[in-house]
Amino acid sequence: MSQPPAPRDDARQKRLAAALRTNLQRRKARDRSGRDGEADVDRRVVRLIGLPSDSNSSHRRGAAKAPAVIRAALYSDAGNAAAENGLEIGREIVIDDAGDLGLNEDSGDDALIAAAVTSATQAGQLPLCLGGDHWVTAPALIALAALHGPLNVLHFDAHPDLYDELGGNRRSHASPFARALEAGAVARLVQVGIRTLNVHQRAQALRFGVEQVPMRGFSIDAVPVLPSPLYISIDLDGLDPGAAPGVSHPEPGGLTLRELLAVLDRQQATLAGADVVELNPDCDASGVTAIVAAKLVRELAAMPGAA
Ligand SMILES: [Mn+2]
Repeated sequence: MSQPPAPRDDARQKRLAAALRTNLQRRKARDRSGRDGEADVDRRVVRLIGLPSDSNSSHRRGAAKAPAVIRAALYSDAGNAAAENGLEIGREIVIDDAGDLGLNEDSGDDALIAAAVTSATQAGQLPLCLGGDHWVTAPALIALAALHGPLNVLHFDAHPDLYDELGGNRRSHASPFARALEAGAVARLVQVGIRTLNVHQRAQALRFGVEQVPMRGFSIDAVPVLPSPLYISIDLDGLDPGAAPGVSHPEPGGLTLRELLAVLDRQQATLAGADVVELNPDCDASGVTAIVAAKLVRELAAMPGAA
């Protein structure tokens, strides 16, 4: 007889939930006493979920290799554990790395992604997904909206990803926001960094009431500060290829990393989830895009209200 599936994951989740409860109790005690000692560090748990998906890429393949290189950069001794606001991984930020989901590169993957972000949320953790092609955002948004209600989405990208279909694929990496909007999972969609708006996507943006802050005439102040619940999706090609060359669809004239960080810094809402997608390690000869992705993971994990 084979053993039933190991209960280790359940046990681990229970331990993490217990740790979270303990930390909340400490926080309450600290608030009462006004103490701010080492034992009273206010921790949040971020669940990293690797989504090695490539099947909905429309051109170059390679995004499925991204979660491994983002982790390597995140855990590298060459890097740093502190986010720019002073919160640190290993101190205020606990990373619960769930590893990569065993995706099958078919439509059944959507249920696996939905289950992973749901499980993280129900454990009191912030689901932070590492793509993968950008399609993965659609099932994540739809699942989280079932828990939180329609989400306010801050989306960085060169492309609006509003195609009704691309090459006959309605689960294309160019279509996640069309599907999430149709599903009623999105309250407001704000797109930052857009610089490829064609006739079809302009019509789709109008149809869905999408708010766009294009690169043409870009200003940080033009990006709204969104209310909770907030989801942040970062397609690395929203950045200029000079800052993030390792993407499948490089589009010159994009955001600087500093501009993207400044937009994040202005947000104050409670984060319900986030993703960093479309890194293509095959196009990242220097490895700098993986380092940028790892920094963005750290900054998202340190945002106010996270978990
Ligand atoms: Mn893109």
